[in-house]
Amino acid sequence: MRSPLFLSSSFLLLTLYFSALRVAVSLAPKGEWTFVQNGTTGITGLEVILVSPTLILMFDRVLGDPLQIDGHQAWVELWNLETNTGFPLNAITDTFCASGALLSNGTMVSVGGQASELPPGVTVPPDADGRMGIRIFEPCADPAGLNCTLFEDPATLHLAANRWYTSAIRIFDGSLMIIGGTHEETPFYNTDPENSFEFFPPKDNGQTRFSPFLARTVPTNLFPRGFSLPDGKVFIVANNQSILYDIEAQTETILPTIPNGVHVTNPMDGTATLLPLSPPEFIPEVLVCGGSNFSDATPSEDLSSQDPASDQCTRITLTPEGIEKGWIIERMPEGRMMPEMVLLPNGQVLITNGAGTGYAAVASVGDPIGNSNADHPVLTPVFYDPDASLGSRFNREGLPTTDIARMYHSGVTLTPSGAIFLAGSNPNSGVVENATFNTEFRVQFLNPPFLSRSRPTVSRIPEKIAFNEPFTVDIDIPNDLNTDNLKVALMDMGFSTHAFHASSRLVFMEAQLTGNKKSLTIRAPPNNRVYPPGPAYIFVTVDDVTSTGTRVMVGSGAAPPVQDQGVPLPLASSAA
Ligand SMILES: [Cu+2]
Repeated sequence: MRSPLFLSSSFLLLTLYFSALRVAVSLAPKGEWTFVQNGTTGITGLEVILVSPTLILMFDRVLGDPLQIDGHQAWVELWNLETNTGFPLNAITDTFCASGALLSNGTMVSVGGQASELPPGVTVPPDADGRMGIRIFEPCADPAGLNCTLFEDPATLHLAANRWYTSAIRIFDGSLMIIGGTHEETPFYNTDPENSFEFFPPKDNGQTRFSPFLARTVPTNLFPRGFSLPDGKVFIVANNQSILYDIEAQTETILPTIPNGVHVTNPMDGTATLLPLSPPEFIPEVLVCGGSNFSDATPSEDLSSQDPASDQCTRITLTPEGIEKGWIIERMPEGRMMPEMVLLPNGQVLITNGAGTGYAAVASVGDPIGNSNADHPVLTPVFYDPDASLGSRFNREGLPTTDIARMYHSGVTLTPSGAIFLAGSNPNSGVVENATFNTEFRVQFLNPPFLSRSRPTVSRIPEKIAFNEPFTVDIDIPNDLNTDNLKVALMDMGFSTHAFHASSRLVFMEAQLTGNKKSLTIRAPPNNRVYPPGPAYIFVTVDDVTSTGTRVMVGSGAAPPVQDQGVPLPLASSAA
């Protein structure tokens, strides 16, 4: 029979065991995130994409930004993360409300834009119509970007259709799928839609593909939110509807409608992300947050900048069972119009930016604030933990509040340091300085707590990684971190514009530490559908402390179209 002494000593042992566990976990302090303002842009950072480990490319419009090039106003700016200064690049066509993405060879392609209405006194090259615009930024070796240029030849290189407010995503063959766009007749709803897809480099002999889905989702279907899924299909959500699109079979499969009449695309911008994909099955889940549950049959002048934004998030698992269950509803701590979601290397999602009331677009509701259709900027970000249980996924642990509104025409991206870059915000038709919501030039970083402590360092990462192949890197892990909790993320930072982070992606990779914890063997994603071939950053997170991100090329690094060398996962045949 056990004595009370035995019981109490085993209890003591158990307590010690759990204390030790607790110590091992808590040694890595969660800590405080901080907003730090550093530098100012010369254009509004309304489109933001990381194009090298040290360079961010931003696009705006021909509207009188202060940055100058060749004796006229610039609307493209390259930002050096090492000096926190920017300088202009020359473009021919107007990149206002365009999209873009990186191709499989690392080339950045910007697509679409507007037909400029040039303000008096602004001198630019004569053909500034960017609606069919294609602009090419080749990777350039200089970390400071001094010899980098943007290539454009509108007469010979252009889209098949006019596309303003279009989206572009990289797909399994490393090319871009370009989705929908244009709202030329009204400044708010899409009354002149381009209900089609096209590709770059072109498929279908350069013809567009009609999309019944885009036709069904007017007038609230600008900047459709599309994601390349691990079976090669594309998920798209626009307005309050969603589909799976099979690029190869050219078929659309209708998925459940977003509940409660919530509209999630421009001009009623919610945002959406593909949640991190994990081995071995890489089951895709999509999270959609914010937007508006006011009717999109209401004329814009009868809508108000004070209409509360939706606090609804909905999540769907894109398997037959998940689709059968439909969208699962969750609630953010507050409503958000024009939020953005940033995937973090530890698998969390940061929801930032946006407004508590109103809409996107410029000066079109009955009571705009200056030119802003939105009001009550939401100044505190929030985390979404995809792995927590339903009802406890949102938290604000350690997150600060900013005093800079980031609403319409703002951009945000994760950087290789692990800090988040934030720029822009401009609801005005030009540069305005004395409004409630000014044209915003201040750059901010949201710095994670691990920036100020010793972090895991990873070295000897190969420049290129081949699908499904293992590779080994050196790693140095600070002693106070619990290596039982180690994650390796392969990330595309995406292209940020209009509350959407197109092509943003996080694929976790299987990883094995050696006995001495000095090297790490990692297995690359199984194929080009799980991670569309192209540039990526590898981050290693140990005990919630993340290394800096190292750029790699996933796949051959060849220009698209590449031969589809991937083996579709079983999911391919099981999609609804
Ligand atoms: Cu816009």
